Amino acid sequence: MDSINLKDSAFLRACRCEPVEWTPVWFMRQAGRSLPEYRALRKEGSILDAIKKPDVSTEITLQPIRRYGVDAAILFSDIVVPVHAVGCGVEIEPGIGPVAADPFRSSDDLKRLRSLNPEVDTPYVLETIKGCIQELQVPLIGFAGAPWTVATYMVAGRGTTDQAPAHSLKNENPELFDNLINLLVEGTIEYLSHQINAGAEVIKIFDSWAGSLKGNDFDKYALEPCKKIISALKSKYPQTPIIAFPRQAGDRYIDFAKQTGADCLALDDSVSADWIAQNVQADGCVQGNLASSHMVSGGKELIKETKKIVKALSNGPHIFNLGHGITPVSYTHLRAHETREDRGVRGGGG
Ligand code: 1CP
Repeated sequence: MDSINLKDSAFLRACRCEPVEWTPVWFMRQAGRSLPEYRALRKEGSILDAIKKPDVSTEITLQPIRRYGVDAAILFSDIVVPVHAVGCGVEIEPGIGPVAADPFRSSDDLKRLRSLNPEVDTPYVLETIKGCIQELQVPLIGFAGAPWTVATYMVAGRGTTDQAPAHSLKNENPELFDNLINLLVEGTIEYLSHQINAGAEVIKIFDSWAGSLKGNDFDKYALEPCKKIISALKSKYPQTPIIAFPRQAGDRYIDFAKQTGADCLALDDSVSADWIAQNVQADGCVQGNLASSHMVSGGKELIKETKKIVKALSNGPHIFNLGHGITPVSYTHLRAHETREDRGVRGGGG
């Protein structure tokens, strides 16, 4: 299919705070485990194998567009792909998520982290983007994990509920931790620049664990790194909208919207849509924020909550989405035998 001009799409117009004919919608984690066609294609094995095959990743990216008719596609990949690619030993284990046999703990580990060259280290990601934009008639969102969130997996060697290992390292060895964050900032700028060059029309930065940072730590490890990444990208690609998602930032969402230069702020469901309208929407587009649990329970409450959010945010730029990702099993195919963990009860992401 010929690539089409998407700059007047509802999604990109909303990102630019221009009037739209309808509220654009997409779902975090729309490509993945909740779709039977994804499970049929992926079967067993590590998600990284699928990510490294551009034909497979392209197909997975397109699946939710065909099924739901959403207003944007998100690249099928994962936030740990670049650090996996530069040899720091992070893998993604089926049923678990990111796992590092040899976590990042000392200055020796800094030496293992060579600078990311996306053309050499992650050519499959760039090829997937090129394949997707050939097919898509809606914008493609490229993405990366924010430095803090990626660091939490590298340091702990796995997903944690409280990110304690990363907090300990930053407190006990701030110099080493700062070096790690700075390396991740540089790598992320390089990685996202290549995604834009390959054709991604929008960029999203996932700081899924930003909410565990408080006070000055929030400024230093969530706000400042994102600001640096956004300002570097904006100097090269002023027209490419950037969505930032400092999940569970609470009041600090306000500073993120005002200070980072993001065009759009994605918010989780720990803040109400009314609060968002009052405190954040004046500073740009907002994205969110239906609780994912409604996708599991469905019914009248799902419709009621959706309408409530759309109404509360109808006086400014808004992209409808969930507060976090679709749980692995959405309400259409929830089965009684599936475990709490299968349903993503632990939270996290992916
Ligand atoms: O539609 C999409 O969004 C699919 C593409 C995608 C994205 C944007 C995947 C595929 N992962 C991500 C981002 C991601 N990965 C985040 C940020 C967003 C969020 O908070 O949800 C995070 C924190 C991860 C880390 C990760 N990868 C986890 C969470 C672990 C924990 O801490 O509990 C998991 C389980 C993964 C694996 C993964 N990534 C993606 C999928 C579909 C899966 C499941 C594994 C599989 O299908 O084999």
